[in-house]
Amino acid sequence: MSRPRPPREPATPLQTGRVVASHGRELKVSGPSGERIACRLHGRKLEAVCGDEVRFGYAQAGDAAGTVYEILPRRRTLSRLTGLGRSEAVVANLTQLVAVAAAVPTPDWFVIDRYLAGAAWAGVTAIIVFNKCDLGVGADVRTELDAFAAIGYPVVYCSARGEPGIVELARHLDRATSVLVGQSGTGKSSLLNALAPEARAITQEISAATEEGRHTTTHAALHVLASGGDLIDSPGVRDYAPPLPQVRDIGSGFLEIAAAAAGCKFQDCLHDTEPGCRVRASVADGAIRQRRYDSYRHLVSVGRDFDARFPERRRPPARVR
Ligand SMILES: Nc1nc2c(ncn2[C@@H]2O[C@H](COP(=O)(O)OP(=O)(O)O)[C@@H](O)[C@H]2O)c(=O)[nH]1
Ligand SMILES: [Mg+2]
Ligand SMILES: [Zn+2]
Repeated sequence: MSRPRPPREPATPLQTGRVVASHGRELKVSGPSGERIACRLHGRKLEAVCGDEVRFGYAQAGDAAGTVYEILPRRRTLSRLTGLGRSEAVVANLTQLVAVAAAVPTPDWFVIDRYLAGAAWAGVTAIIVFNKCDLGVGADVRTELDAFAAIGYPVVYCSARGEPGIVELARHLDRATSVLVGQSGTGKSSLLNALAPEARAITQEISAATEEGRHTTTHAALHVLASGGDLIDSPGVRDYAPPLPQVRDIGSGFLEIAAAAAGCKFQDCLHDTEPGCRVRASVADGAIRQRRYDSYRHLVSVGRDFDARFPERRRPPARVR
């Protein structure tokens, strides 16, 4: 893809770095030796998100702030669906999604389902973290989490207030570039602080005080963990919806539904009213949870709704690498 030539060439040779925080046009880029450099985006067409690999330099020798001239191609982007039916990148170049639920606020399992489906469609692995175990784990919660574990998602029980779980969580994050997602208030920033105490100052820097005086994350930021791996903290997205694939591919975001679908009579079965549907049979005999099936059905209806409102969506999307 050809880009317009920057009107002003950098005075210094370009270097490769990684976006570790982004506040609109203002970025923090970690340079080749790990230093954090304040940068601006060159030109209005460039858009960068946390995790992006970029080429940056200094417009004039001696500048304090760098300039980002190019965003390198993204691998495995976590995106969200906007109200206009478009896909908007949230975090780039991740390998693992960490869906965080907690004793409070009351878990919204449909939100977790949507994040897990988004991870599957983005080609990244996912784990579930249940935080605030110090406040207890209810029987209903245990049932739900056992079901996720049976599907194949690792489930980590932990408390950001101390053990248990932090060491186990660190093991899951080692060697991965992970993003913490989930409802606001589940303790994502607190978990980051427990894993990387030195992150606290940076967390404050990227947070804004709410009217109640609490700190809430407003932008994604990437932290290198001493225990291994990179961890991105993100603001909670209240109504997260992943960009939906074609309706016939929505089942691939639900691992147990995708597995059962191999036994359906029709290859393009949407597990609705088709005869010989192995998925519906599995729901009937309890092997697939009704709640997960309802979640799948809901996304299919959202997908159909989007197809009707945005006909261009029906074109097959470019394959994600
Ligand atoms: N009891 C308890 N409270 C926690 C725990 N983790 C976080 N919190 C509290 O939950 C609130 C929200 O935490 P925060 O990290 O900002 O959540 P985020 O919105 O997901 O980033 C804060 O008041 C934290 O002190 C935990 O493990 N146990
Ligand atoms: Mg936060
Ligand atoms: Zn079926």
